[in-house]
Amino acid sequence: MDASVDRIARPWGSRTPYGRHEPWPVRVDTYLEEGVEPGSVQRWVQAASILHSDGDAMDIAVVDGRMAGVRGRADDRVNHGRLGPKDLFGWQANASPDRLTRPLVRRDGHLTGCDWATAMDRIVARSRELLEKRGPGAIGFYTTGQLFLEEYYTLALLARAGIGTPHLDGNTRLCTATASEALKESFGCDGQPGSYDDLDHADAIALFGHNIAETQPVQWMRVLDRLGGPDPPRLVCVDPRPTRVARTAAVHLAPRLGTNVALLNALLHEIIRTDRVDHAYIAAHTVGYEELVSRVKECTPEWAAAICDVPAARIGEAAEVLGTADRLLSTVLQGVYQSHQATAAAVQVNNLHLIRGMLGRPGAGVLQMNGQPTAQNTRECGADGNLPGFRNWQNDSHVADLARVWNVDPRTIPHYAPPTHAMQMFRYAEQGSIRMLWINGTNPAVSLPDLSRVRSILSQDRLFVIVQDLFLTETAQLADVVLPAATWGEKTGTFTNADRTVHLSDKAVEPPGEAKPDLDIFLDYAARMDFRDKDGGPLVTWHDPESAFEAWKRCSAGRPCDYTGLTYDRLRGRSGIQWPCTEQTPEGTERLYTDTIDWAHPDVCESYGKDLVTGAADDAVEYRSLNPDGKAMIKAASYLPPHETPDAAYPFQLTTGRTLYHFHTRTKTARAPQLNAAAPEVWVEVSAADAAALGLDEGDLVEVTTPRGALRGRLRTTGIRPGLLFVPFHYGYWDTEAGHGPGDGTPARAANETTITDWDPVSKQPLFKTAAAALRLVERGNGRSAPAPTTTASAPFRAGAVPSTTGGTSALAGQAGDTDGEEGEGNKEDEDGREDREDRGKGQVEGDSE
Ligand SMILES: Nc1nc2c(c(=O)[nH]1)N[C@H]1C(S)=C(S)[C@@H](COP(=O)(O)OP(=O)(O)OC[C@H]3O[C@@H](n4cnc5c(=O)[nH]c(N)nc54)[C@H](O)[C@@H]3O)O[C@H]1N2
Ligand SMILES: Nc1nc2c(c(=O)[nH]1)N[C@H]1C(S)=C(S)[C@@H](COP(=O)(O)OP(=O)(O)OC[C@H]3O[C@@H](n4cnc5c(=O)[nH]c(N)nc54)[C@H](O)[C@@H]3O)O[C@H]1N2
Ligand SMILES: [Mo]
Repeated sequence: MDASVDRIARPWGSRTPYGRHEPWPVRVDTYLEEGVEPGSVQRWVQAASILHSDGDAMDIAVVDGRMAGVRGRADDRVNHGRLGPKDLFGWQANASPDRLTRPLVRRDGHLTGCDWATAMDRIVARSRELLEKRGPGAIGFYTTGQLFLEEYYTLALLARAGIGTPHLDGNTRLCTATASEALKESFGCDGQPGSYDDLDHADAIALFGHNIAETQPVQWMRVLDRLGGPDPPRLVCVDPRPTRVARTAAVHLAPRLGTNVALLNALLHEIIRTDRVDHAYIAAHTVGYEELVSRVKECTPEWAAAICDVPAARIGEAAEVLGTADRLLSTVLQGVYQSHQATAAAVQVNNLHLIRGMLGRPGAGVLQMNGQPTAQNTRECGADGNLPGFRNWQNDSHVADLARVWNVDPRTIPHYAPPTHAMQMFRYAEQGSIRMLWINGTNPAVSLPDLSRVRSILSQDRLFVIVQDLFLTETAQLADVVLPAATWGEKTGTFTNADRTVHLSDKAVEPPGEAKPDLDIFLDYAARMDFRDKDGGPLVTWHDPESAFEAWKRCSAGRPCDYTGLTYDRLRGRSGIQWPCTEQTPEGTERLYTDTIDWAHPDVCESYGKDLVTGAADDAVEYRSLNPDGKAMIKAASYLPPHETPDAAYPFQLTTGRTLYHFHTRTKTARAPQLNAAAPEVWVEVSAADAAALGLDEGDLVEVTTPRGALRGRLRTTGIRPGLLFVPFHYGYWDTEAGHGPGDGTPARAANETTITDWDPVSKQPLFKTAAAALRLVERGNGRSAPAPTTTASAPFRAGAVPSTTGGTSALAGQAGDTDGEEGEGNKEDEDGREDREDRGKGQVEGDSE
């Protein structure tokens, strides 16, 4: 069947049901801009999506040298041809007329256009001056999870061995630092154990703080297709909001914010109490089980019920599903990583899998999920606070090995202390020890917590700020030098999704004006700085994406993320391939830890681990005594209450996050008309009960205040748990009609005006998801409704109370494949979804306990 579907109104498209252990059917989604027919496309250029961590493989349609649409790649292992709404429409931002087309430098207080030589000379002059007067510690780099592998590797080399600074981190600190840390704590090393194919084989899927329906919509299509086919999986969802996942799940637990550890400890308690434990697996592959048993002994469902405000019986039902699953797949994301006790909670999910022996088999796996499209590469290339190739900065032989690869003296590579994390870099800039901050591919003036503080740090005279971006973002407006970057579709490179699938993304069109690929900018900087290796040769020995990739392969050799079996040619014209990929495993590796835990031995592990309460790093001696044979580590943690809790002045809990139609600070999605229209402005979600108690109504303009600041938005009443407010964090200032932001009379609308400067002690990931707030009426809505989508977690409490979100003819996208024509996603079908859940929940839980 070939049909056109409004993919704003029906984000997940039509169903292609399939049964357990069967291959997921292909459905090829296509969107071509108005007036372009498939026959008029001159070239299709291979790429993968850069708007989430799935790596949906797609081809870019090129007509007369410009992008004219996209089409899913049928033969790719990740998406089997499907695309999500952001994949379908987001590319249009590339051609936005307000792209940066030439460098800008600040002259007499104003950013003015200049040529590349002028901009780069300024950067080089300041770098040299700071190196001479203050040393490498005066220079910091704040990068992203949205460049390509080749770019991160180059940046890591020039920052670590060229400048010699410990201050290099990514916005991955805000995103997947906890994923990486949780893997290190449990398995000694980063590296995703599971595979997306586990969705085809699992009989139970548990999602912890992960709104997969909106943030990885293509994998949600896969779940929906399983639910529509024979032998469907049972879903457990832990999320305080009524997401589509929650409404579809057999068991939905909606805990109070910041209580994930209490809930997980109760689940572990029940599984141990009912002895649904794989004792042989524990004995063969783990250390630490006894400690876990004693730590969760008192953590009954009744105990957790009081802390989490979830019925004890519901916790029991969830434990039943998790405990009786034959193949369990769990996913973890920001509801855990950005919440209180982030790493401790994420590690308890690993523990659940370790004690049940649910690893390394089809359907049995953990996905400590990523968020950004290339966050995996930031981590493995060492452009965050790690060394390249998951090398251990505390292990001298690992540092020496990296020095060999780079042909530098090991002392050149800073490893005397842990690499600086992003929140600490901003602190150093605030205090004045960092004097130059090079920001690329991230918009911290909207995405970091506590924005008034961030603005004041970035606006300091003594701090030289470089921003490398596509647009004049809120952050770029505070810069001393702005560099125009080319992006996805305009440059070639590789990146790796959340399940280790490496994709090649080819250049389809020319970048606008003088914009340059980030790789070229870094190479130019390295050349101008004349960085040398220990024999006096150039430090950076490559000159283009493919030679950078070949260099990275040498660095990755023998490490867990081994790329040596990959080439650009092998990645062209076929599916992406999962690392490790070597000569012995040319087709890649579906799952890690199929036989044994490979990377936890003291000699090879990436980290010696940390204390889950204080974050204090263990050393080699401690690690060796805990884990001499390199097994998986079961690390127990006690629940601690969140730091900021509601009181009389701030009676609500406040959390922040995403909506399906926007990506982060919307530099791309606000410039795609279909996506922008679906969610044009910020809103505030509140429960119907709280709204009634305060005399508030849908559409009222309200103000949300915390001790840090305030924002205004229209109210949407939803089925969110009472006592909780939710605000999407996408909305900064650049597109407000009144001007460019706080201070000029524009009412604040960025969620991060209100969030707190606080982070997880172990992963250093900021807490965007636990704060206390007040809510007040600013102005009656008088019949208006909030600009919030009705298709998603922000669906109104009373279905039909506000106009449905639709995209109209401009959002029609093709679907080719064996679909059953039933989208099952409109407002009407909501009801069906709910009934479905009732049946599935009751029937299956009882059935299993017999
Ligand atoms: N549409 C869209 N997709 C995206 C992105 C985007 O901006 N837009 N960004 C990408 C990136 S970088 C990331 S990191 C991912 C993030 O993907 P997700 O983590 O799925 O998205 P969030 O909305 O940040 O948070 C998920 C859920 O956490 C819940 N939550 C909040 N506090 C708690 C808590 O204390 N406990 C529990 N259990 N749950 C809680 C929220 O209600 C929310 O539904 O999405 C990726 N995909
Ligand atoms: N309150 C709250 N805050 C949050 C979160 C939350 O849930 N709640 N989530 C956090 C998370 S998980 C994340 S990942 C961050 C995201 O926060 P940011 O990284 O700040 O958000 P983006 O809008 O993705 O910013 C990316 C920037 O890179 C630019 N860009 C895109 N492609 C390229 C390229 O190829 N080269 C260059 N040089 N630039 C490019 C874009 O124009 C954009 O300005 O936000 C974090 N902040
Ligand atoms: Mo993220």
